[in-house]
Amino acid sequence: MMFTNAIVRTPCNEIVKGLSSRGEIPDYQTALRQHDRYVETLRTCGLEVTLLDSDNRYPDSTFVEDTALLTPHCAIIMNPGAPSRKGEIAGMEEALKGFFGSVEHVREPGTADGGDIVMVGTHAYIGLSRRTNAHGAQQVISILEKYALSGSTVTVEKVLHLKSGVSCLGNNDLVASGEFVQNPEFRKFKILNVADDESYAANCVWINGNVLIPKGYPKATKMIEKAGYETIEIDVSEFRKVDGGISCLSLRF
Ligand code: CIR
Repeated sequence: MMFTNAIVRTPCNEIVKGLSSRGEIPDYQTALRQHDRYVETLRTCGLEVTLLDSDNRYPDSTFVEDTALLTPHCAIIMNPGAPSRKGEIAGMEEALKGFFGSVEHVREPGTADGGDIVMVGTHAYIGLSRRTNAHGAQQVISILEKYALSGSTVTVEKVLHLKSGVSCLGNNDLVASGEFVQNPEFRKFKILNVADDESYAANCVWINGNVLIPKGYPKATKMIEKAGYETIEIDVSEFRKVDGGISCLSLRF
């Protein structure tokens, strides 16, 4: 499937207070520069980019991927699991209404973060994590089924989101690290196994033949190139400090 559009949100200066399991604090000016370059790269890949204004009310609001799941048939607005992030969805719903005729919602007591959903063709793998509960996952599956799509769940134990450890490149190729490499749910795929010391690079993004991958992970980059993909390295060091990966910075459709 080719993508034509992306939605991103400029990081706000409160990103220094973003949720972080690493206890690290991003440098705001560097984050802004890295974000600019990320947006430029999306354009290089042929995407029309909708850039939303920074929103200081929500430190993590640059991680737009968590607020929605976009399919060719509908947009599903998530209900983020972290209390500090729930307000992010209002602005995203506004932005998506211009692009999608059907807009659905995950609602309490269900919670779900977009970062927990890996779409492979018409099927969604949904991580059950600290952010996405069984209720939320079931709501997503029920909505998908209305549009002749499907979904199933995968337990996430060690990382923040399913997408922190799994990315689909197409051609049946799945980039995976750690707890997901041997997961029977993914048996039918060709697994590109990211070494533990480069596990952050398991979150990468296929866009129209290119794979965007974080800068500084040479083994993973080489492995993906060997599998036949063009890679584009992007420095996202400041987003990593608050547990953000390369995919969470955009919604692509
Ligand atoms: C959070 O903890 O929610 C943010 N600091 C990072 C979100 C990263 N999103 C993602 O991996 N999809």
